[in-house]
Amino acid sequence: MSDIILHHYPTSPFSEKVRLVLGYKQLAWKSVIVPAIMPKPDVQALTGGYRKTPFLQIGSDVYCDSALICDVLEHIQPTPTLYPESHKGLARVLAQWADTTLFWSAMAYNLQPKGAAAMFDGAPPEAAKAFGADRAAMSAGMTRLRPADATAAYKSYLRRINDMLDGQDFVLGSAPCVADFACYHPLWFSRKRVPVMAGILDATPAVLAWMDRMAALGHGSIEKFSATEAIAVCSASTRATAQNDNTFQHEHGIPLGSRVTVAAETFGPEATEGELVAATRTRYTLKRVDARAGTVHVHFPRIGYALRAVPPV
Ligand SMILES: N[C@@H](CCC(=O)N[C@@H](CS)C(=O)NCC(=O)O)C(=O)O
Repeated sequence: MSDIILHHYPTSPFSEKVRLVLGYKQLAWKSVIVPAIMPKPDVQALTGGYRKTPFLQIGSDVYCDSALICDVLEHIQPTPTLYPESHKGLARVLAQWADTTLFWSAMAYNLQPKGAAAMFDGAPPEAAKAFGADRAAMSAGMTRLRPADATAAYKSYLRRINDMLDGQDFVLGSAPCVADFACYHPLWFSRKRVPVMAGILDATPAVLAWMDRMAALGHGSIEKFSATEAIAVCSASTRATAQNDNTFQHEHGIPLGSRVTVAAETFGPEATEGELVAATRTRYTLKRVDARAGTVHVHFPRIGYALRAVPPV
């Protein structure tokens, strides 16, 4: 198998989720640091439009979204598992809640004026302005939680996680599962990226102790890599990563071979366009050709993403 390449940046919570999964599974990986805001020409050479962070590259296969990345890493390294047999459904549902509801409450709390000021302390004012404008464009059409509402919700969610940790080391038992990684990353942002906001965690000591256990999993074995090298790996790669499920699931009336776009349902509307070459129960695969990256297979989970046919011209 080709090397695992993670495209990410240090302050990205969803990247921290994946970095810790790589650590838990003790995997070796190549690290490409991507920009936190647009423009992202090297990212989009590989993804064909998707601009969110992180994404995973294996040869000429590009996997978007941390939920799909968890599935791919589980396939590559099944032990220790992210999806314990006894809690398979629950673990995924809890992870999905954490990646959406918990994440947005935590971030609205984290990035209220005091947190945002601390995050950009020492940076030129243009940096904060550019970041704000970039994220405002990404969140067009989304309901923004007000800080007071977000704070109350975040406190309740922390108490619920604290309750889950009563008598056990991880949220669903004695070992971490996908839900632990998903619950952890928004809290990590409070604690590590905006420590000025981290006091909210003090009321839930079991959460703090669990966060220490999560952090101790580490990030695996990391080698620095450049975007140029990653694009070269892609263009030199003769596919294909084995797919464990090629069954076509017809939901949209769009046959394989059609030109399609896939875009996130919320936050970051940039779409990827290509030929639909697979649509399994859980994911889409688009084949596209890029001037620099060559033929790329870009994969998305179905959940959270909208598939549309491109009307013929
Ligand atoms: N559902 C996505 C969410 C990814 C996401 O929102 N990532 C944030 C950073 S943590 C992002 O993309 N921010 C804008 C950017 O990095 O360009 C996933 O699970 O990967």
